[in-house]
Amino acid sequence: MATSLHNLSDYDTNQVPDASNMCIGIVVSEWNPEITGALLSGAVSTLERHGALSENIHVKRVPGSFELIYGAHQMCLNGGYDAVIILGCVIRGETPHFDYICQGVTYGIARLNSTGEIPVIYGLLTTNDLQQAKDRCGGRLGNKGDECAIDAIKMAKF
Ligand code: DLZ
Repeated sequence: MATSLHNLSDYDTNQVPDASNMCIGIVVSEWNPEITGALLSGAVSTLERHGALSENIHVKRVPGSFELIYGAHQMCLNGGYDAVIILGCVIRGETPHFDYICQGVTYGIARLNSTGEIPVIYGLLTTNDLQQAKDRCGGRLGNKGDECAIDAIKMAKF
């Protein structure tokens, strides 16, 4: 379904396992903090709504989205998590940086998922402008952080 037709915060509560025994790691990028802060709020509140205890939700901050790979890898190595969520926002600029960062993060997180022991959930917004990012972090298209929290719970149960 096209993203513009799908609200990221819509899901069937009955399909979500209980998260009260889960420990979830979240790595969040400090670039575009207004956006990533809203993604983080959505993820944490959704995890808690499904039973996760606040002391079992561990948040680590990294400078930019490219560092999400390292942060997630370290959390995977830690061994104490049922799932890890990465949250970041890359907004297209006038240089090829956008493509390099998006491709790098996507490849890095895919590699963690195919070689590691626990699921790493991909919460990277890649948008053409700030408004598209606002639409997806609690705006008219919901919150990608909510979606990532639900996906983390489902994959932790997998
Ligand atoms: C350098 C850079 C640029 C241009 N844009 C973004 C962005 O939109 N979102 C983001 O999360 N990070 C950006 N960065 C920083 C890189 O992700 C990374 O932190 C630096 O290149 C240092 O490795």
